[in-house]
Amino acid sequence: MKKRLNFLLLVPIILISLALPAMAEKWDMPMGYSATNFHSVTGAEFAQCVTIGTGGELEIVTHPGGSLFKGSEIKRAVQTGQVDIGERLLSAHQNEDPLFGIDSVPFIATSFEASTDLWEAAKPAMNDMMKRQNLHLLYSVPWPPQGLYFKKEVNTVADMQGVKFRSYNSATARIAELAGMDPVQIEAAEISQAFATGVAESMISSGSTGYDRKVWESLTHFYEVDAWLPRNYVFINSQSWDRLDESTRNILDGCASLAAYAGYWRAVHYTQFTLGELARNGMLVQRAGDELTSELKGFGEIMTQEWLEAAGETGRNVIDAYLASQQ
Ligand code: PCA
Repeated sequence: MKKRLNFLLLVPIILISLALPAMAEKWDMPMGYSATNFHSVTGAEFAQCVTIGTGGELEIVTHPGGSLFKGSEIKRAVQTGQVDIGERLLSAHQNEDPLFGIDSVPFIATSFEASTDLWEAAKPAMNDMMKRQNLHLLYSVPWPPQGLYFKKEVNTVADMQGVKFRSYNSATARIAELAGMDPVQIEAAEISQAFATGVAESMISSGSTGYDRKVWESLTHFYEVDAWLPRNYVFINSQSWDRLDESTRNILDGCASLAAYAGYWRAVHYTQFTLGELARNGMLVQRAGDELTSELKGFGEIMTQEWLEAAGETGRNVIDAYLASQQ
């Protein structure tokens, strides 16, 4: 008798909950770079777009600057479902699969347009690879072109011997090795301190990161090389994606397209602005000289061969599709 009574009490509760819309969800979105960095600003707009677009049914809250998970932990946190969504530097995972490093093969794609074409060529293989990693790829935004920062004038690779070099992925560490420098892997959030304390005294990065981290406080020279344009990517745990209904997925996709577009143009406009700011704050900003450039291109050839060997047929197909798009 008592059991039956309890069940009858539950019926109206079940009926009421059926009449209500699905429970609103909140997704935390860890991001590796500082809140003012253009990727983080774009990510915050993306999160707002989804929250507004779904009428609050899916609220996304960004956590920039490695505040929820450090840059190096973000992908794992999303893969294992500790969080539903996150953003990270794509090439940081090149040691797991060479395809992650497609954007950082020196001198393959050196302009914003070429970087877009390379990304389009890589996307089908990238989507498959990410699926195997329990991830759904949502959108990606490039960084401005990469150049070299030093504390002294550098005209040739010989001038780089023994310099302590901050790396951010395997490609940057390999360049250091080829140039006879000492690489030390440091997240962008920590580089101001690394330069101030002398743990590092050079790096390859964009004007954007030099500007964000005020590197003029420790470094003096920026050489424009346009070696490649690395990308950040935003990804969702596969189970989290699978359980969304179709209209929510459409909103996420729409907001992702807007974010990719806005982020791309921010990166374009930021390029000259940030180089101007480096100069305004006392750094010497100039193109790398001919000798240095040709030596770096030699490293590029070695690294292209190494990447192609590591990436096998999948990599070859991506490069072929990209080269065909450049005809
Ligand atoms: N800034 C990031 C990655 C590429 C870039 O331009 C960094 O230095 O960590």
